[in-house]
Amino acid sequence: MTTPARTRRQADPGRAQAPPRRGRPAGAPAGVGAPDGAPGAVAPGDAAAIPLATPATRRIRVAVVGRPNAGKSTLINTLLGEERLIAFDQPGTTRDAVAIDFEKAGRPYTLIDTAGVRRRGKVTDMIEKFSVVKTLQAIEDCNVCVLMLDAIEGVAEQDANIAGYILEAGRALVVAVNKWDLLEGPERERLKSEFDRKLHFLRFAKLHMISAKSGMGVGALMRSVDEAYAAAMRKLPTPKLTRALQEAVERQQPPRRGPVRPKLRYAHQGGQNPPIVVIHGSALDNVPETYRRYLETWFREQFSLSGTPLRIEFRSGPNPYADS
Ligand SMILES: Nc1nc2c(ncn2[C@@H]2O[C@H](COP(=O)(O)OP(=O)(O)OP(=O)(O)O)[C@@H](O)[C@H]2O)c(=O)[nH]1
Ligand SMILES: [Mg+2]
Repeated sequence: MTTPARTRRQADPGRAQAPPRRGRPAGAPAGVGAPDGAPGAVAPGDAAAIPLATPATRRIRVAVVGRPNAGKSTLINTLLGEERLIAFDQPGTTRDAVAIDFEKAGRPYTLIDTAGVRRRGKVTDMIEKFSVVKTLQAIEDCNVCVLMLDAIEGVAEQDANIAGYILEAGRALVVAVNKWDLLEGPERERLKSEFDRKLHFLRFAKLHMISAKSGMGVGALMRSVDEAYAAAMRKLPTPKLTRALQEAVERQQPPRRGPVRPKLRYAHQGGQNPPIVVIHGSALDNVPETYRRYLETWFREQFSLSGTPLRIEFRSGPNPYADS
């Protein structure tokens, strides 16, 4: 496994740390956000250079994303307790990403309303293309995404596309299934299992059935936003990470590959939002994907990292214990 070269954009005042730059999913527009190696970029894995945030004082950037007409603007209006954004029963009502500062129980947030993302073939005119770019940019620039699905429409291809983009960007995620008020009991049960099945790749994220219009479930949704943010920003001290790594290896060793068995020696945190665990050792190129997933699950459990993607990176280097 290779470790992709990566630079990190320097924080703007509203962010403790900008997201790492990753490959863009096929079909997504280029040119969103600052280029790699932008002024102020710091070396990857340089933990000392990452300004550590204090979650209680930070303004949490929450982007609400989803298909046209899912109820994104309605949710933000409900949170604000007033009709500040235009919500209208016509797909494509919101054309640009709009950021609004908001405070709840003494906690400051910036809510970002975005334009609904249509099916790829249906994005026709320039204004629509512009609004998709703005939505993708809002995902890159937030701490937590609320992916809003429309209970009446079910899960569609572009929901999975947006989810894939959120994962690529490494953003924390909460899923909201909206318009729950329009469904009867049996229909609700059927849909719950459909969402569980189709969104299994988002297992790390909490799912909430809500009514943005009436406010049902919105409080619980925001609590999950807070939790996802806390997980995304969690500090993982090197000694604890290394102990957790050693315990994981004691429980299950990485498999040999021919005569070589990878040696996983110690771990440190390479970034936040998403948390990155950098594992040092030797022959780490031979660690199979299944073992990487085992470690991911293990670290998730050990550090209560629900609601955020978690990245594991391997760095083989000279054996620091060679002479001891
Ligand atoms: N019954 C019901 N209707 C809702 C709910 N949330 C939103 N709606 C309605 O759905 C329609 C679309 O809502 P918007 O908030 O404009 O949707 P949007 O996701 O912002 O749409 P775009 O800006 O076009 O992407 C409006 O007619 C809302 O009143 C809900 O929880 N229940
Ligand atoms: Mg809208």
